[in-house]
Amino acid sequence: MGHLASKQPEVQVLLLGLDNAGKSTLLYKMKHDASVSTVPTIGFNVEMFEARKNRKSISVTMWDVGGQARMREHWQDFYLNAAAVVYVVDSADRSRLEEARAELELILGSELLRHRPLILLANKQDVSGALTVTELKDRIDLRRMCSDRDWFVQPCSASTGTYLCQNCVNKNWSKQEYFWIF
Ligand code: G3D
Repeated sequence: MGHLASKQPEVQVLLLGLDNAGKSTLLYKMKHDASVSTVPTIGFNVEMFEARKNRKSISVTMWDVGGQARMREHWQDFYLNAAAVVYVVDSADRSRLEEARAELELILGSELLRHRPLILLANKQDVSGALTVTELKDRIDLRRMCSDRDWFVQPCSASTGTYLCQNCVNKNWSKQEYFWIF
C-alpha cells in the first residue's frame, strides 16, 4: 500500500500538429538534448522521460503522432488516455496557419478530449518574421476555441531548446521543470 502511495505520478501527453511543425525535433530535444535529423513520422514516436512539476517528479510519456494529412485520421486513436494535448505550430509558416487552425479546431471538438488542457507551442521563434504569441492567439482565435478548457501558448524553439524549460542554462533536460507540460 505504502509502495503504491509513493509511486511517481504518470502522465500521457499527446504531441500533435501539422507535418513540419517541429514535433519530432521537440521530442528528441527533450529526451536526449540532441538535435537530430528528422524524417516525416509515419506512425508515431513515443518517448518516456522524467520531468518535474512543482518540485515533484512525474513520469511523462509523450506520443508524437505523424502530422501528414493521411496520418491525421489516426490522431483520434490516441485521444483516450491523453491528459493534455500539446499542439505544435510552425510560427514561421504563415501559409499553413489556417490549415493548422482548422486541424486544431477538429481536435478540440472531440468528445474524448473534453476539458483536457491545451498547450500550444509557438515553435520556430528563432526564425526571423515568426508570428508572436499575441498574433497566434488572435489568428487562431484560441480564446473562443478553448472556452471550456485550460490553455496557454508557449513560444519556443525546438531546435535550439529556447524556452522549453525554466532553467535552460543547465541543460539537464530530464530534471527540468516543464511548466508547460499541463
Ligand atoms: P514534425 O515532426 O512536426 O513533422 P520535424 O517536424 O521535427 O521533423 O521538423 C521539421 C523541420 O523543421 C526540420 O527541418 C527541423 O529541423 C525544423 N525545425 C523544427 N523545430 C525548429 C525550430 O524551432 N526552429 C527552426 N529553425 N527549425 C525547426 P528539416 O530541414 O530537417 O526538414
